[in-house]
Amino acid sequence: MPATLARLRAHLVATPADAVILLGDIFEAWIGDDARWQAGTFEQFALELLREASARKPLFFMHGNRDFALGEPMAEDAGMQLLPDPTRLDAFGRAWLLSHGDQLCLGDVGYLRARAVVRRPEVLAALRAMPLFARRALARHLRARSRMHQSDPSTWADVDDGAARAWLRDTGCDTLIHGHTHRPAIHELGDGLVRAVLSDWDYDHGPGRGDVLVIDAQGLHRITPLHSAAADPNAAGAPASTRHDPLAGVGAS
Ligand SMILES: [Mn+2]
Repeated sequence: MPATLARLRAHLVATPADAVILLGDIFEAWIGDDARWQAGTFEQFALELLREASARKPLFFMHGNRDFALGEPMAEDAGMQLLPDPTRLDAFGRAWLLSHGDQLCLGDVGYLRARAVVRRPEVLAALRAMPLFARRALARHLRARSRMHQSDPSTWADVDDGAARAWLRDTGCDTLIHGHTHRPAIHELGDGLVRAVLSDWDYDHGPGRGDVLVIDAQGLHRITPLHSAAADPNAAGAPASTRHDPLAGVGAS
């Protein structure tokens, strides 16, 4: 999705944030770190983009279910640090819990079973031993199947709020931030606990959508990804988008 990728790059170049944390499924598929050495590939472009971002500020990456095969060699080359899922972030006097979110979709039993299988070291090793063209074909096949499965939104899995509360209590955090479900919202879970959900990004179809959650001393803010004149000639002169969510600051004490 070229327009979506361009918007991600524009945001990473323009953001005044102290650090950027990517919470997984940044890529539709990651077929293996070795693909970054193939000239003209998407993976090589992704490496350059992430390098450019990490040259400006600390960059962190948590795996999603589509890009879980992104490994330490790629992360190191891109100048980003891999984070375990979940990760507790202590910032601005509060404890935030960061996750991709898929492990909390307890109703999706078939998915969770498959998740455990594909992440076994021996399965990952077998995948990495396949030739690149075969891995690309496999990724295309899996994406096509996944799209078929997702065509009915009523079947989409959602995070189990009881499990989210348990994670927050176990880690001493008050706010969980995750993506994965494509259901952007801020849920009050009671007892001051909050679950903040990122949208997916798509600037290639329709009017465009994308979420960035900003953490600062005032709390949590939802903004649209920034434009930058340098990265996007159509945005020249346009002020950076700062559409603040009406629920900005929710959960701040
Ligand atoms: Mn996901």
